[in-house]
Amino acid sequence: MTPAEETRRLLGELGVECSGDLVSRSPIDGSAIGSVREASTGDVEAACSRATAAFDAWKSIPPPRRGELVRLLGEELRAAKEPLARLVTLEAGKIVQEGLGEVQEMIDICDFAVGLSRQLYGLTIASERPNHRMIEQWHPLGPVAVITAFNFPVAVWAWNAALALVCGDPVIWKPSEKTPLTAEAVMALARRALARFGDAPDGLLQCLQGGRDIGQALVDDRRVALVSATGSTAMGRAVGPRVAERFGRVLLELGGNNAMIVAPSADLSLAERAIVFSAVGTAGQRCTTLRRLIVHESVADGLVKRIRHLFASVKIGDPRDPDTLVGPLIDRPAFEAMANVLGEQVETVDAVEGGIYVRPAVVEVEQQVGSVLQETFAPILYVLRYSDLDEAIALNNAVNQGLSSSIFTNDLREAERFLSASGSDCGIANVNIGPSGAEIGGAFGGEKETGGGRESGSDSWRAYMRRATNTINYGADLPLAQGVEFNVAP
Ligand code: UN1
Repeated sequence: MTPAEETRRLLGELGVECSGDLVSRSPIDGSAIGSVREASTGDVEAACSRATAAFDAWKSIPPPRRGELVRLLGEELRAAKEPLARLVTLEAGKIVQEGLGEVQEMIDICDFAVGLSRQLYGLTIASERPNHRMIEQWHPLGPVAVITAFNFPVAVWAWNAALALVCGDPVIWKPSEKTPLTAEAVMALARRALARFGDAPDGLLQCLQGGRDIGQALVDDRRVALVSATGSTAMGRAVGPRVAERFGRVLLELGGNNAMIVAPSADLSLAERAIVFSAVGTAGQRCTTLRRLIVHESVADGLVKRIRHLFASVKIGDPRDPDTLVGPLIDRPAFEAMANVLGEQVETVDAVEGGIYVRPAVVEVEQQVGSVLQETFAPILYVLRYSDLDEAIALNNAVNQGLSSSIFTNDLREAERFLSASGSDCGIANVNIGPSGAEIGGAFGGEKETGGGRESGSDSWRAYMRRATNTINYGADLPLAQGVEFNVAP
């Protein structure tokens, strides 16, 4: 079946009807597979008004009841897992296994958020004053704008939306203009969950399709309490200051330049598998993709040879074929970015007419300069050699990005050193697994030019709420803090 035919079938199955000026193309063969209505800046204005009204109602609904909506959303996602995953494959080009994994991430975060809806805990804090009690409460924050990228076209919305909903916040989604159909499909499932829920306010979950002007209008609207944006560092550099200027809250999840250290004691067969998955999975288009391999000189020759062999033999092609491990690049600019770095060495593969398929590349370098310091969203793995662990850690940390990192070692001292305060400076640091493929239960995000935000598990939910510190006097006196005497004459 052609991508266009299969998309039509899947959209029918998912109950999606859409058409408009924004055309979606499948990276599989470059063909147009559907279209959606593009929002105007006037639509942004209207969406923010609706979200503000929805917030007024939603914030007073008890969190466990809000969790019920997320539970229903999780049920809809479970029922639609297969067609939604295939649609992700058709529109983003990732292999079906990864499409299924992406929808599973959505289901997992819904389950997490349902539990969380009964656990939005605040602290009780010891008061220095007699007969006083101090507590912290977490209250809903306000409308949240979620700006997502093509490479995880549905999961990143779910990480944000599931938490925002239980936290009491309406969500306005601006998906990537490269993946509008998967967003429409998710919204159709969300509408089904909302209908079953019954009394959710209008405007609780909205989606605005379009490009940068739509994103910018959302970013600038004072009614948007939190802007959660996933994408390039350049995008974050534009969004962050604009939101800060109006004292809005921002959660940034930007570029990575993730490394793996392979130490002399490493289990090399495990390391090899982790390297291939992390470097070539999603055709090198994850923010957690392994981009720099830092190998001890004693094991480097053999390992690099194996990696070159595996990269040369990995099956590249139509991501719907179950044997394929590497699908197409998203579009021509992605290919140009890769070709810019590799020059003549860039190797294209004839897979499906009209799509851009490349052979993952291994590039040995002596130093981290030029393109090694950039995030090129393509399967290029740089290899560096090291002789002692301090040097390897310094190399890991010597880039401007700080998302993910890992070490392969069977030496406890090395592993703990890598995880310590003087080890990796990234938001994610792993031992004996690769830098990509994180579970939703942990906080996800990174430091430096990665933007500092944390999404998904652990206590990331706090970004979606406002903290109120409350001091309650249940005594008959009025003692002041810090022992201050302030006697008002009778
Ligand atoms: C991304 O590329 O924006 O850890 C997110 C991972 C996935 C999420 C990646 N769970 O690779």
